[in-house]
Amino acid sequence: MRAPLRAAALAAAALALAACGGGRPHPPERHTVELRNFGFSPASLAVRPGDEVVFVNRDAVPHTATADDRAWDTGSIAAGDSAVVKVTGGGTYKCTFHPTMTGTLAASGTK
Ligand SMILES: [Cu+2]
Repeated sequence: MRAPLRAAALAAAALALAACGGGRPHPPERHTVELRNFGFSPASLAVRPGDEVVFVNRDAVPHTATADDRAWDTGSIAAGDSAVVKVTGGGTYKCTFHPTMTGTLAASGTK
C-alpha cells in the first residue's frame, strides 16, 4: 500500500504547484510580523484574503495589533508571545496601547 500513498502525495504536490499558476486561486499563506522596538516589522505587508498573519511580540512589554476598522484584533500579546489573525481585507492597524505603532496590510486579489 506504499505506492498508492506516494502517488496521492505527488498528486497533492502537483495540485499545490498548479494553484500558484496564473489565474488560479492562490493557496493561503502565513506571514510573520514582528513587534519590536515599538514598531511593526515589516510595517507594510502584502497579503491576500484568506492569508494568516502571525504577530510575534519581540518587545518586553505587551502590544496589540488591532485593525483600525476593528475587523480583527489580536488582543494583548504578552512579551515573547504571538497571535494569529486571518486576513479578510487590507487596511491599516495599530497597537491600542501605543497608537504611534502603526502598520498596513495591503490586500490584493481575491481568494
Ligand atoms: Cu504596543
